[in-house]
Amino acid sequence: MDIEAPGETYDAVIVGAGFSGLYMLHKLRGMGLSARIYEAGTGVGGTWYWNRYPGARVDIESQEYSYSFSPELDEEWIWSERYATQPELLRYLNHVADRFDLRADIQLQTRVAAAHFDEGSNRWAITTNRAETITARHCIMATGCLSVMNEPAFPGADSFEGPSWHTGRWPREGVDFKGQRVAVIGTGSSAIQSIPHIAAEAAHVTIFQRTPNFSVPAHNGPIDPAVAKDWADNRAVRRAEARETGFGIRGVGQTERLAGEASADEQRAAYEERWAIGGFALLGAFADITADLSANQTAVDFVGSKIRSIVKDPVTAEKLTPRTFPIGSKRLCVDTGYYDTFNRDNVSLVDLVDEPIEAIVPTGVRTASATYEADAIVYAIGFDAMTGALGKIDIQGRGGATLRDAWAAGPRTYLGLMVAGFPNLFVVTGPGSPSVLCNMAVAIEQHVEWISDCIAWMGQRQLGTIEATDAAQDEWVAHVNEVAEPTIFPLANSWYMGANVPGKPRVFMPYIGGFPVYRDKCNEVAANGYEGFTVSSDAR
Ligand code: N01
Repeated sequence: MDIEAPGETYDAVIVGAGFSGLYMLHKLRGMGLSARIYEAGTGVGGTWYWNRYPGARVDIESQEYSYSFSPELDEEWIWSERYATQPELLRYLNHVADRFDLRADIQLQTRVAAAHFDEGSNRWAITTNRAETITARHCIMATGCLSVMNEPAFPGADSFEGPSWHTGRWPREGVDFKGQRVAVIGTGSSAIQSIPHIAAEAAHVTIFQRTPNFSVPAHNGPIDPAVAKDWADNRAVRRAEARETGFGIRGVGQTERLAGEASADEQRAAYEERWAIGGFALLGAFADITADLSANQTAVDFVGSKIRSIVKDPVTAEKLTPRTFPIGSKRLCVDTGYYDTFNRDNVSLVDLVDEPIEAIVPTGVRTASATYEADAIVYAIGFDAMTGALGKIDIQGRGGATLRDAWAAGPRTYLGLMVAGFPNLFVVTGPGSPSVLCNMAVAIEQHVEWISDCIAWMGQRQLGTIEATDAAQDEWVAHVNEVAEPTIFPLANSWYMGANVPGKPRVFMPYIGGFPVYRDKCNEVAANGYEGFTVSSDAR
């Protein structure tokens, strides 16, 4: 494709102004390069711009879920709660945009529709929904892992007479549920966080559950002053500790002990201790919970006993108890009062295993057994995760080959960073990298720094292109599968597997080998002159 009458031209175009895009822009500008972000929203913040549903908050402790690249930023920003709310996170990201003076290079309300690589000029032509075409040497997809909604494909959805919302596209002005009968479809993290808030306000909430989920208490509250002081005094050390853990999170507190080495009483005591800490700590109680099914079952049984102790109606408790997948094989939910909510008089649970949804009707939700009247519907049905955002853009690499075709049987990348046949196209936290199995803040910083180092290396050598070789990519994809295969992760119908979107290939997408192993591999590749990549000189 020849680029005719190109508009603006940059060293790099960045797609998305969330955690990844903001840091990427800051980094490239610091290298003296020209870069511009194109962002569909009316503001910066990515996930934290879109997901405004009631109760939305991070499930990793606030200090850990933040940038580490600027000690000054770290020192001046004081988090108010153990798990920051969506408004606080959005304020933080806006502060970052202002503090580093990023806004001049961010174009909002602009959706990137296409990105085509031009082999004549070794540049990307990026087309937006405003019919602009921008050219850039590098195209960096900072499009997020959970940014494209799983659309409600229920028959009759358009016939519903009341309002309906997807948790991932919540209205900025909020929703008043007072006096409303609300149907909530889905019981993932978004539902589990929002249901207690909706139930506190609405006349009645009917929850439609297809698969019960595991949830652990957040024990959220104001940040413990002792924790805040420790963090302030030892920030660099604590950050470094997090980067040496498999999931990039200190709070898991992984032990070396195996579940089988503990008696039943000791197991119970370990889980009780972790339950009292809250959050992901439960999964760190034994080293083999996510590796061994019998170890995993001990944690499954413990959470089941907790559900039965909280939920007063035994039939409801039974329906809420997960039995069909290992704990941790879907992202563990972290809640505030979720199970308790089922003790309220204005909350009822519909088990879709017994009575599947047949249709949305003008007055509510019809299942195989009954019609449940509702004034409003909340779709908490998740995302087309990890590949959804890239699939929405018409991305064409060498020879006009499309990314959609290249990934038809599931995503293929080298290190989750680049795709063979798509030179100078970088993906931040792409499939094949730890991404969603890691503290995203840690994963994003590592990727942004690797990408900027790579671009700097190319600049020093006056290289025109870099791209992954097929061989390196094949080997990496095989490795990603090989490390996932013996774990519990492929056993669930999770969004990690693409199983929540009808027709999506069933492939375990993130890299489960652990963040430190992955980072060391990326560093080694770079140190060896970008092993597994081919480059071309910049003859133009
Ligand atoms: O989405 P989900 P989410 N009919 O895919 C159900 C992050 N996050 O938005 O399990 C009926 O987890 C589906 O049922 P099933 C976090 O990483 C973080 O809640 O497929 N039901 C499931 O119950 C999280 O994992 C936070 O059988 C249908 C639910 O909808 C990720 O985002 C907060 C259905 C979807 O759950 C996604 O979470 C929120 C259908 N046709 C999100 N289709 C934090 O705490 C789907 N479902 C930081």
